[in-house]
Amino acid sequence: IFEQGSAVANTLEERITNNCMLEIETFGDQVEAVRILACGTSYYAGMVARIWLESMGIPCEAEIASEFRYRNPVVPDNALVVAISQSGETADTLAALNQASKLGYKYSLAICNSPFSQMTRVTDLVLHTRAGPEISVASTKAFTTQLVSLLLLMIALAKRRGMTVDEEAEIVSELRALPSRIEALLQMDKDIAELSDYFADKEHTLFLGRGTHYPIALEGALKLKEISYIHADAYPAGELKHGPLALIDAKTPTIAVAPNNHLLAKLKANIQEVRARGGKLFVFSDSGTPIKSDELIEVIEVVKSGPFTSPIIHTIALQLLAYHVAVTKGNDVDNPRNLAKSVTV
Ligand code: F1P
Repeated sequence: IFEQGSAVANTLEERITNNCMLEIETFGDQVEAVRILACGTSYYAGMVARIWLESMGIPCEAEIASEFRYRNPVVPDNALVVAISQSGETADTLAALNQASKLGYKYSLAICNSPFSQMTRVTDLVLHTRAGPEISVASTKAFTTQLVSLLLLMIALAKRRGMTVDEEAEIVSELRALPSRIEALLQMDKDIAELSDYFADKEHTLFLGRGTHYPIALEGALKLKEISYIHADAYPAGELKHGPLALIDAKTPTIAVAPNNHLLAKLKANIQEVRARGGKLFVFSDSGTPIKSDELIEVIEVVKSGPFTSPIIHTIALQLLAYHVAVTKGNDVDNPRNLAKSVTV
């Protein structure tokens, strides 16, 4: 978790300074649609990227590799398949890539942390995330560097679809500011550790988010499950009234990922829906957020960042929370029970 400032800086250095995006830019103007395939944490990175690419006018689907490998969907013309994997050895993602090739995807790209893995040998191009070795089973710095790589991919594709030089410069400057913002966020470690006692004896936790922060809520829930063994579910906040509200009681805390963006007003209404039913809320929002703490709502203000890097900042705050809850419970955070680093079967 604490290596993420340098992992992100290394990933950016490789791509921006060494201009490694040029290869993608050469076929970028021919790509008419994108399908992202991945498992677990890597799939959540794909879900965020789908929203980013669509916002740039690039049709995109993100799908769980273990489902896609057995399906025969219609393949658009000039489509790019993107596989995301920390290990590059995940059996379902490799099988899904194989299926994509049989179905006729024209271009393929792997976003991968292991430069010599199987995945890097079967795709046309590779974006190597520079996270360094991930020792622990639960993915952390692999995820945040995947998001950085996906943002760079978005720029490379969007440039050919009318993204202006100014728009590109704005995202690149947000990315350049990211490593120092991550370091600032990591200074909150002690504050987040103080929350862990509250969660350590809970059996269930609900996560809520909207837009690009819904996959971040999913990732926060996955981290809590993986290393703290607390059952956690994440929902798009607008889905609350379609079922999950029934779960709210004094024993089930809710974590809302609530950056101060155009969706905050909607999310505030969802927070009130939980509060009105006596549910305790922990709201992760940017500094300066209009949401206020009270007897049921605890606001955790994280470092303010731009719209594209905010999912990364919020993720790290949730990683710290899952980590401290796991430590409080006495779990082996690097080697959670029943899980393997690479799922190769
Ligand atoms: C996918 C994944 C990880 C998870 C665990 C099991 O792996 O689900 O997200 O943390 O390590 O595998 P990968 O394809 O990204 O290596």
